[in-house]
Amino acid sequence: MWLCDFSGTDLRPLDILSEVVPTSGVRSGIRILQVQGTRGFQFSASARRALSFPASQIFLYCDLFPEEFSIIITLRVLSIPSKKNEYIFSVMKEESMTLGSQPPCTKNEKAQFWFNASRKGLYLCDGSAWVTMLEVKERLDYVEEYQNLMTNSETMGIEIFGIPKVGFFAATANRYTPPGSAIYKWTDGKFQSYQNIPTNQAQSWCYFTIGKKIFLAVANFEKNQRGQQFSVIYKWSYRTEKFFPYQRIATHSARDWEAFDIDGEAFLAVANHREGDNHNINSVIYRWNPRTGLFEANQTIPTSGAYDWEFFTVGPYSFLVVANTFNGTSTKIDSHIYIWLGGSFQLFQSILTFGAADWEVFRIGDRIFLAVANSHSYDSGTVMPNNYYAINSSIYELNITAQMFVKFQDLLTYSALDWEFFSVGEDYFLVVANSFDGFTFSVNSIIYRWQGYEGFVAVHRLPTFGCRDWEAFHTTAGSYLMYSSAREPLSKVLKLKTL
Ligand SMILES: [Ca+2]
Ligand SMILES: [Ca+2]
Ligand SMILES: [Ca+2]
Repeated sequence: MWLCDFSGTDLRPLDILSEVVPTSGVRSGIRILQVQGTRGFQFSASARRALSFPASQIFLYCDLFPEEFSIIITLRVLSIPSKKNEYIFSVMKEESMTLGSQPPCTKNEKAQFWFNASRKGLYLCDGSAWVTMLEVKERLDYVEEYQNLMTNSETMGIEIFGIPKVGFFAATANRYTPPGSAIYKWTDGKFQSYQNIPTNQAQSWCYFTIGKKIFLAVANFEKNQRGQQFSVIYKWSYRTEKFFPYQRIATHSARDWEAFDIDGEAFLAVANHREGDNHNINSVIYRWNPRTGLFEANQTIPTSGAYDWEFFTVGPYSFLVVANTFNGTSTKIDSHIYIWLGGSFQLFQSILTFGAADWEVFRIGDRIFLAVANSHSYDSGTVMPNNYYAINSSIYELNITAQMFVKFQDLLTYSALDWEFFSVGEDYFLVVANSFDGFTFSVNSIIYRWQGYEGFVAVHRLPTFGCRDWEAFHTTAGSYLMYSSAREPLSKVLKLKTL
């Protein structure tokens, strides 16, 4: 825990050497040395313990100073290679320690220190770059409400993306047209309205690039006013700095687009949810044709109320997993993982899911996990359960030897619609979108922390209303979570607090 606040005034000016070198004279293990015109003390490596002194002599308001910081900074002079275990201390002038934002580091700043108060780190300029001397690991202290974003209407999905040299954006998939869905630009530390795009019960946005081309595809759930049903790929215009319609693709109550590359080729998969009342229809994988500059159907895959596609790779292998929600009679159905073999996706594994709405792939170290958001448990052939919505969502782990995903953990969720994985410092987290508990849309969404052997443990509750989608993002100012509500025209940005 970090208990000290470092504004510059809390530092007591101190001649470090006078604290450790007795005024009565140089003791054994220390001698005065002159190197290239700079005079300093040379200490033998075995004497370094004798150089410690209490941190309170430097820091005015710091009772509990981290032990690892309570050492004297040593500067290794590489030009004396023959005596590798010797260090040179020199008295630091006041201006050799910089506080505040990152100063330049060139030959002129060589051997200067920079204390970065926001990252709680101490850095040394080696003549070209800042080298980390000490850094306190960041830890999550949970969240604070940062921005309430009134949206055009209820928001099904959020996509957050950055366009190089332009900025940082959030696209919301909104229910009603007009005005349709919206793109917000991060301006002065807040999302501000940037562009409206007419959509038809938009469910989600998918941002992707092909070379220098920038695209944003929307999944439209409903027909337009003329009774036509299609989803639209928009392209970024570098000239107008807006997205414009680029390609229409016929879809059937589209829920999700997933963009991915295999062997340098661009693909786009759509989750077709239903056609009329029929949920057992094809979802389609499109391949980019560089000659025509258009996506063309490449493979159809039978799905049942498809809700989400998630692409991931394991070593040289490419996978695509679909969340199947409903087959017309039951939500207790298989969702399927496909593997790319010989130029097409082939069934790899089936996993029983309960109204699956989202798959989230994530890695911890070299372990690979898949989390499913189970939204409801309904089967017309069996008796009504106590609650369709308070059910487990599960995390699966890839067992490389068995070449299959094996259940790792069950977590009780309330009509879960989305999982989002994020990390802070060296900690890993999952946040779930709990949307409905059978009685109310006012349900807590939960942040779980990875605790190794124990798996994910609930560590924080977030009051949400009809929570639909979570996204994590980072700016230079910090890390954030954003969630959308499918029940009210209000999305929220939360700032992650760290210790
Ligand atoms: Ca997806
Ligand atoms: Ca997700
Ligand atoms: Ca999400």
